[in-house]
Amino acid sequence: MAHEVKTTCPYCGVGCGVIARVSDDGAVSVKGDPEHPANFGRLCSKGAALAETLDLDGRLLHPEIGGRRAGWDEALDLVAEKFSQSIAEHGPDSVALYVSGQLLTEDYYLANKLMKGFIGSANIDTNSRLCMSSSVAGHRRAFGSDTVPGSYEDLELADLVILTGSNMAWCHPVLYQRLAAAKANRPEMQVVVIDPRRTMTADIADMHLAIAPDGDVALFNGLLVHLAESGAIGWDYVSANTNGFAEALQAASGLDLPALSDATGLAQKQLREFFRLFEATEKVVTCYSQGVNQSSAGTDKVNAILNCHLAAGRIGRPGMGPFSLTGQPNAMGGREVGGLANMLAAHLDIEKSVDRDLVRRFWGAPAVASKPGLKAVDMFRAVADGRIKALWIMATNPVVSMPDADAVEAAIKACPFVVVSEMQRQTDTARHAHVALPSLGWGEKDGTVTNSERRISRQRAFLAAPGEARADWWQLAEVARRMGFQEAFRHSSQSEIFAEHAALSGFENDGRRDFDISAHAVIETAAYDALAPFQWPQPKDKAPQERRFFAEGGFYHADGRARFIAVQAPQPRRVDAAFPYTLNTGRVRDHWHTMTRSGKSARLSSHLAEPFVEIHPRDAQTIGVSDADLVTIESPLGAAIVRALVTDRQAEGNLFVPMHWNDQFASKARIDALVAPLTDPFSGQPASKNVAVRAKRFSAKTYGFAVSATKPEGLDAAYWAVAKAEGGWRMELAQTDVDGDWIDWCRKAFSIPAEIDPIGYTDRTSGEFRLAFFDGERLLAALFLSPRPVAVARNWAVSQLSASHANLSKRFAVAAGRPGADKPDPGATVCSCFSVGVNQITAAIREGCHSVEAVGQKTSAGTNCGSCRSEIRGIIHACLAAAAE
Ligand SMILES: Nc1nc2c(c(=O)[nH]1)N[C@H]1C(S)=C(S)[C@@H](COP(=O)(O)OP(=O)(O)OC[C@H]3O[C@@H](n4cnc5c(=O)[nH]c(N)nc54)[C@H](O)[C@@H]3O)O[C@H]1N2
Ligand SMILES: Nc1nc2c(c(=O)[nH]1)N[C@H]1C(S)=C(S)[C@@H](COP(=O)(O)OP(=O)(O)OC[C@H]3O[C@@H](n4cnc5c(=O)[nH]c(N)nc54)[C@H](O)[C@@H]3O)O[C@H]1N2
Ligand code: SF4
Ligand SMILES: [Mo]
Repeated sequence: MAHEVKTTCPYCGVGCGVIARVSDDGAVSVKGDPEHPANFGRLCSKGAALAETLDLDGRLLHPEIGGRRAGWDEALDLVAEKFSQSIAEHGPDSVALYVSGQLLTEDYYLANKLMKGFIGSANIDTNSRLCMSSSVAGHRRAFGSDTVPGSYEDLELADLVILTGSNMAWCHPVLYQRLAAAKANRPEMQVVVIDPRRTMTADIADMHLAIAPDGDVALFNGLLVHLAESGAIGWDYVSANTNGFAEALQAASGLDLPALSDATGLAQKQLREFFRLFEATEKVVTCYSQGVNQSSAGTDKVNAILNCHLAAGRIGRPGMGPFSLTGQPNAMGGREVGGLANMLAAHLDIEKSVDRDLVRRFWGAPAVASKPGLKAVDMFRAVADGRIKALWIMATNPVVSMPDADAVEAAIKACPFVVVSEMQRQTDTARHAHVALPSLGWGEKDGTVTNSERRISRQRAFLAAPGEARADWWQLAEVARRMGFQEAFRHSSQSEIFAEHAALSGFENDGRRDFDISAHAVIETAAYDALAPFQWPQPKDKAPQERRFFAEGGFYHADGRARFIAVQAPQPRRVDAAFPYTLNTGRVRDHWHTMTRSGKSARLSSHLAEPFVEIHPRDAQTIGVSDADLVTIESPLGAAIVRALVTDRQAEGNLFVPMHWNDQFASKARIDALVAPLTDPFSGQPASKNVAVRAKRFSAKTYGFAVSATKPEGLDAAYWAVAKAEGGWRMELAQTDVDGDWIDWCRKAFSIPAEIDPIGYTDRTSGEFRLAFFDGERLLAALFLSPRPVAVARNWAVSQLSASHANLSKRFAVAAGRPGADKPDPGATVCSCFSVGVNQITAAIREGCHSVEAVGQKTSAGTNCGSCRSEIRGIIHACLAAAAE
């Protein structure tokens, strides 16, 4: 029967409420939940495309041992036996769990309980190490706890919003839309974007500060000094609630304005304007994300920001405060259960014996870990050198996402026993599993997640478990029981686990710890199922109340005061003449991490269908690269081949490559293979945004573009990148030689039956060559080759997979690569909701649509999720500027 279920989006930390509708025939559609306080009904392009990622294509549906299908009992027995054996022979630190901010709180809680309370080692770390750990370390240094003080509403109430190291328009799109709407209502509100690149986020900015890589500590130190000199210190707040101001100011005072300008790469005038704006605006929120966290000075960057807010006393009041934007849907939940190797459950401290003792008594645990475990980078080093002999990876894909990814892959391959709990059968990591355990995914799993503003929401199942897939928490409990911990892992439902987690948060708490949701400590299954989104804290016996932290002090250091942290700007990385460029890595609008889910959606894949490097025009000229050429990027650790995207949004000397592409989607684009495993000394977070590399033109002799109705297999090409497309697949290709039997090549790659002959087309003067294979009226595959980057209209070619080719001339048009006049090429997709291309948008602009709204009325672009509105505005500006020249 048709029904609707309220759940939460499984992508970013905004944590939008989603209503999933399952119709009579089982088809699923999604829309934003108008009542959810994170999004009030909005969804971004990824959220809106969720239904397209639910198919079972490529899913792992049964447990496997050594690649063969196995039963659950056999697989779980083996995992328990191998872990127990390793612990017995080599001690508890010889095993490890590597988990993820995409687990539900209930999964995460059990993983941490098993490792830290029962196995007796803290060798559990999470991909949050690569994501939020500098924020955690910075918060704990300053506040004595890992507390995000504010709420989303503060962004709307502020008069100045600073976004530093955050591409919010693409990475937290619904929050960005809330900010953009607030600014449209109150145009006097100021937005400052601090990012070496001029991203789409800068589109609504009054000021874009193109900071030098890792210039943030210098910038915020400069701000602190300016606040002191201009009389903007909130002395009442500072003296009543903090320690260490003088030392922090002293440490910050090293650089005068010219030196600051050098350290930040910003003009003195820009610095003065930014400082004055902050000084003069009481209601200021500073949001930060990976441009701050993913740095060898990440923790210091966080504290440099917190210092300024504490000094001005602008924290915890409406429209004021520092705001760490969490990446994953449950990054915050993971912090609450102590998923990091140096934390304990419920925001307790693994390094304090009273805290360890509290957890030991609460769990009735035999062997609470006595010291912090290995952080991700060190953990994989320990796997590499054989200290860790059994490893369980859950809901993360480290062969793609860890720095020095090739070394991580080699370590996993060499590890005597590797378990991977996954949704997908074939990922770059899962291919090396000894035991693969099929997990439930979004729509199938049930539990809770916490978003960036401390709001706990339910993810609810609306689909039956496919095949034999089971919840991650169930897998953990089953293995724990088989290892002899029956009593402590007797849970039979996620609500029991949630209740235990809530009870622990209130256990002997008395307001000593920020994280307290003990109001839910005895929650029944029915109430858990009906649980409405709520913000923590929610202690028992107190009326629910949404609150901010720290307006009146009340920090979690023993003396109740916050600490200013004396931080100094790091020395700039020494330029190595052999590796002269700075590689910056991050995200694109429509892909999620390693693409195991967003890569299933044709709409999402069409926005940017290929791995690319953003490069400044002058750098492109230096290395002899034009737009659409291929580029080889190398570091001392590895190499990647990607498409050149020449743009002055990128600063000179810097390159940007997305983190998403991997061996399933491209020949050589796992960018983390180039990233050195350098980490922040406090948080252990890798510096993924500042990597020394060199770049050169990849000299291809032949370029290709192809579409195929079937998924291409075993592509034999020097460069390839595939993407899901409407009706099949599309791919970019390049070869370093000219000759080859392309007909045979197509037959192999696209599984073309021998009896089907191609239609061919060769242009001797241009050297272009095309092939198309038809099965009756249906196009099976078409290949377009050229000595130069192929100029065929991509979306038009893709549309031919779904078109009928009844008459011969249409088939020849495909082989010729020419859209007919009746079917103009829409151009590269801008709006993925309505599949509107750049050519359609420029046509509308030529017809007089000079605002985003007018383009929307004409083409529908930007009128659904709104994620592309910044790009549309950019296209309008570019067209109007070109017309004015
Ligand atoms: N579309 C999409 N959205 C996502 C995700 C996704 O995969 N796709 N992933 C989610 C996750 S887990 C996370 S952690 C978040 C990340 O969200 P963001 O942190 O916003 O995303 P990134 O692209 O990693 O990096 C942000 C910006 O930091 C800039 N930057 C680089 N170096 C510096 C520097 O030294 N200083 C400053 N100030 N800026 C710098 C980069 O140029 C980049 O534009 O996104 C979440 N949302
Ligand atoms: N160079 C560079 N590297 C980076 C970053 C960067 O900006 N630059 N960003 C870093 C950051 S912030 C992050 S968060 C990481 C993300 O990196 P990863 O965590 O490696 O990326 P995902 O693709 O999200 O991996 C999640 C995996 O779990 C599977 N999965 C999904 N749902 C479930 C589930 O419910 N259960 C189980 N068992 N499996 C599931 C998915 O199929 C997928 O394979 O990458 C980090 N690496
Ligand atoms: S902003 Fe987009 S990706 Fe993030 S939670 Fe909302 S709908 Fe999902
Ligand atoms: Mo992240």
